[in-house]
This record gives sequence, structure tokens and C-alpha cells, in this order.
Amino acid sequence: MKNDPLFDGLSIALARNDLILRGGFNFDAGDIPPPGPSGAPAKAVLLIGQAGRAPWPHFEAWRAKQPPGIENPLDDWAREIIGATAEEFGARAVSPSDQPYLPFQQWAMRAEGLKPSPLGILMHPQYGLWHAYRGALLFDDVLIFPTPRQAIHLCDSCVEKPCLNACPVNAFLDEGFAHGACLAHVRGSAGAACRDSGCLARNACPFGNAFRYTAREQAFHMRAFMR
Ligand code: B12
Ligand code: SF4
Ligand code: SF4
Repeated sequence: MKNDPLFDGLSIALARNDLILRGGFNFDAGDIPPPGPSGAPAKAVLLIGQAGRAPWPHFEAWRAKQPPGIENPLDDWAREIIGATAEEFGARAVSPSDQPYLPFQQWAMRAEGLKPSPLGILMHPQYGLWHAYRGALLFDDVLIFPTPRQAIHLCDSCVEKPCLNACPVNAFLDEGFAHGACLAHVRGSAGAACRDSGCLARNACPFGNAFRYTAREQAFHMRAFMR
């Protein structure tokens, strides 16, 4: 996406906060797209997110200037930055926390050819499990995207799957994530390791080490999850 002036401009604007473009696509006839900036169904979506811990210091600097007690500071920070970027580039911004929830992971699978790990988090060939989506831009016009490629799915060649042996309550079941069992453990007296430095299963994955979030950032996400 590097050669297109729109994508270049967006990348430069987002780089001020170490956020990155995470690919996109034009909606097709089988989709029910959310509204674009005009209010008519959007024609294209472009995902914005983070690879590893890079945006965290920007967020912390922003947060230090806010009044205490904000309920969802990371969402507010991302909405502020991505909202301003949308305005500058004629798009409508949406957030992964907007309700009803938008299908961010399905969009990401289409945009970047990623597949889910056994944990539910999408596996990235370079970032491993250490990446997230902070927003998306919806456009009224179709955009020209590079031909999408299926990314290498590292979980396919990971024989021992250490992620599946690391959770003290075996929260990763064939039926899906055992949210209640995880929550009870993380909130309980035995859950200090998950609480203080992040999900043991996510941390057991050997890939994307250079992108691993700091313990402080992981504890922040865990506190939000525990509420
Ligand atoms: C609700 C939600 C949850 C619920 C899931 C409840 C449930 N059983 O559905 C709970 C609270 C359990 C959850 C937890 C986590 N989540 Co969550 N969650 C969401 C949210 C806000 C909505 C999901 C949804 O319903 N979407 C609507 C449907 C229609 O869209 P979809 O693309 O088809 O949804 C897919 C996901 O729901 C996925 N899924 C279903 N169950 C679970 C459970 C987990 C743990 C994950 C990661 C995915 C997942 O399967 C769907 C099919 O592809 C999304 C953001 C979003 N808008 O999608 C983030 C999102 C899926 N979560 C994310 C993450 C990282 C997590 C956590 C790992 C960390 C965290 N943020 O706390 C934790 C896991 C807790 C832990 N022990 O570490 C990321 C995943 C990023 C990635 N790299 O893939 C997302 C995309 C948010 C983001 N900002 O990037 N989450
Ligand atoms: S430990 Fe293996 S199976 Fe689990 S997420 Fe990492 S690569 Fe995938
Ligand atoms: S946070 Fe802890 S209890 Fe929850 S899924 Fe991860 S390892 Fe299991």
C-alpha cells in the first residue's frame, strides 16, 4: 500500500502515534457494510492498529494529561487520534469497542490474510500474538488495494502448541473461550501471575518476541478485562 498517496498520507499521520495501517478491502455484494462518511453504505474499509508495544508511550503521555478516572482511556485515545485522521482524509472512523460490535477480526482476516490462533487472537507471521486493532476508516469510494495474499499461519507448524498447556484453568476449549473460568481465576488469589504480567497462554507463544507487550501494558489490559 506504500505507493498510493492516500495510504502514504495516512501512514505518515498515524506514525505520529506509532499506529499503522493494517490492510483493507472493498466491500462486495455479499456484505452489509456500515455507513461511510456520507451515511450511505461504505465502499471500502481500512484497518488501523498496533504492532507490538510501539504506541504505548504515546498513549501514556496522553493519559498523563487527562483527568483521573476515565473509564476506557485507551479507547478514548484511539478514537481521538483516528477520528482526527478520518476527518483529515474524508473517512468515517469506527472503533472495535463501538456497539453493536463490528466484525473487526473478520475484516482483519480479509485484509491481511490472517487466521486465528487456538487462543482466538489472530496470529501474525511477524508480530505473533502481539498486535491489535484500534480503529478502522470507512470510505464512500472504492480504493485500490494490492492483491491480498494469505499470510503464513505459524500455528500450522507449531506442533507442541505451548499456548494450550499454559492456562491454569484450561480456558481454551473446542467450543470457544471459557470467559467465566478465566475471569474467576484472574480475579482470584491464584491469579496474580495473569493479573500482573498478562495471560500465561498468550505469553507462552514463542513467536513475535520482539513485539511482546511490556508487563505494565499487559497488566493494564488485564485490569480492563477484569472489570
Ligand atoms: C467481546 C470481545 C471479547 C470478549 C469475547 C466474548 C465472546 N465470547 O465473544 C472477551 C471479553 C472474552 C474478550 C477478551 C479478550 N479479547 Co476481545 N474482543 C471483543 C470485541 C470487543 C468484540 C468481539 C465481537 O463479538 N465482535 C463481533 C463479531 C461479529 O466480529 P468477528 O470479527 O466475527 O468476531 C470474532 C471474535 O469475536 C472472535 N472471538 C470470539 N471469542 C473470542 C475470544 C477471544 C479471547 C478472542 C481474542 C476472540 C474471540 O471470533 C469471532 C469470529 O471471527 C473484539 C473487537 C471487535 N469489534 O471485534 C475484541 C477483540 C476480538 N479482542 C481482542 C483481544 C486481544 C482480547 C484479549 C486477548 C485481550 C484483551 N483485550 O483483554 C482478551 C482475552 C482475555 C485474556 N484472558 O487475555 C482483540 C483481538 C486482536 C487480535 N490480534 O486478534 C480484538 C479484535 C480487539 C482489538 N482491539 O484488537 N474479547
Ligand atoms: S504457541 Fe503455537 S499454536 Fe499457540 S499461538 Fe503460538 S504458534 Fe500458535
Ligand atoms: S488470563 Fe490466565 S486464566 Fe485467563 S486465559 Fe490467560 S492464562 Fe488462562
